[in-house]
Amino acid sequence: MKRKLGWSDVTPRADWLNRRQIIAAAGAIGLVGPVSAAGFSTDEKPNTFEEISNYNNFYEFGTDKADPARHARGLTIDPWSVEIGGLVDRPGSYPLDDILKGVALEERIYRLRCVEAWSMVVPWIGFELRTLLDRVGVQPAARFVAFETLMRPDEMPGQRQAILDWPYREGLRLDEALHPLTILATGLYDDPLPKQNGAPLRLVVPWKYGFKSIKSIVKIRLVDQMPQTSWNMANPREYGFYSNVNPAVDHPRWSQASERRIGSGFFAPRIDTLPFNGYADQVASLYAGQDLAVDF
Ligand SMILES: Nc1nc2c(c(=O)[nH]1)N[C@H]1C(S)=C(S)[C@@H](COP(=O)(O)O)O[C@H]1N2
Ligand SMILES: [Mo]
Repeated sequence: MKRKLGWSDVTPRADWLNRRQIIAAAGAIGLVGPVSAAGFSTDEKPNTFEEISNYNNFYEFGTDKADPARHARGLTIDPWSVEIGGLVDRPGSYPLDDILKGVALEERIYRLRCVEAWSMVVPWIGFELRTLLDRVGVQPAARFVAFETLMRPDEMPGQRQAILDWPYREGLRLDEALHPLTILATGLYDDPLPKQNGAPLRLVVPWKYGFKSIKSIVKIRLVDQMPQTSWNMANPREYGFYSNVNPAVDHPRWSQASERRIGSGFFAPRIDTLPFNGYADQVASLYAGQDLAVDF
């Protein structure tokens, strides 16, 4: 997976460190050890950069798996800012550089399980969402976090069609948003995040179906009510708010018991889907007392 440029080389801001420096620096101040030693990463073999950046769901660019890689190159991602508001002490429109200033980026190798029953293993570069929420100051009345993707139909051909009720919206309960597994990703391998993967900033919530991991975020709001989310709005019977990976609860139109690992070859056996996508030890306690077959 040797790329021609490291992600710091192609990043326009001089204060971005390369990944090795980041990990060494973070290790020196005790945040993480060597690569992924914090225990959050899987040791499964990651998918290739080519697989991860050529087989995508990003309906703003079309519904075919190859559409995002084909059409996302036209998306302008610099300048970029994120409007952070609602129940926070320091609301505002934050330029991406401000958001990333002083943030210790780290590698997180996570499984990604799409609700369509395919999966990959992705080496993200990013940081915990909670570090950003701490900086803006979450007020005590906040119970959920709502996210929105960029709305720009002239650069996003899918938004000229009524595929979903644009802009793409997602949400998490506050405890889910503050969980250390929940990250905002800015990179993939040693590269900046490809546009088709949600550049310049996307959510990654590895124990939930992939559609919760909203791409190209421009709005984050702390709210007291469960927010509306795109797939739930489109089909509430098929897509719940929680959407935790759950092999015991089938999609109304297909089984969720197993999955196809992208890149494993046409004849490779399907693999068993794990509760919470294999992250049950870390997250199952968030849902104690909740019936996830009903509250899906
Ligand atoms: N804005 C936006 N975010 C999105 C989507 C989308 O269509 N639009 N698709 C989701 C789905 S269904 C999945 S499986 C993942 C796919 O992420 P990847 O293409 O980086 O693998 O992105 C999620 N985030
Ligand atoms: Mo998905």
